[in-house]
Amino acid sequence: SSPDSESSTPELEKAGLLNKTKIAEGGRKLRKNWNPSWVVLVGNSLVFFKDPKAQTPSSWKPGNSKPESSVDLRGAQLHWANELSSKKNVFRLRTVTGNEFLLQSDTDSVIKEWYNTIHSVIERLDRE
Ligand code: I3P
Repeated sequence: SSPDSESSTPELEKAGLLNKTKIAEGGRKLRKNWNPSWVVLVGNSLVFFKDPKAQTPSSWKPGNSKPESSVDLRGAQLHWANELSSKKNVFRLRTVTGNEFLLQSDTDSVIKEWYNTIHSVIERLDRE
């Protein structure tokens, strides 16, 4: 792969499994409900799919899976938020519409890569 295929080029897609819970909707606090989520970063959006491993093999086909939800990263805020959970490696993503998510991985390198990648997309959008 090319040298910057996994580093800082924000246009590039990134995908992987993270633990996710939504904690606010339109500024209104929600009860936590952690679930594994297949997270895809494409363009200016973070798109969430249900964990493919939690589904039957036949239900997980490329083109056959519709996103659970999607987040517009323009104007979003990203902060490490280990004080908001008993879990380690947690960050909080807040959209301009007041939707808030916690994302988590037990693997330090995985969560750092996601943080850095999302952060660089938000910064790029801020400069536009
Ligand atoms: C919640 C559940 C969450 C936990 C949350 C609990 O209980 O245990 O996993 O968040 O803690 O309230 P319930 O299943 O009864 O809703 P963390 O795993 O992130 O700690 P919280 O209320 O301190 O956020």
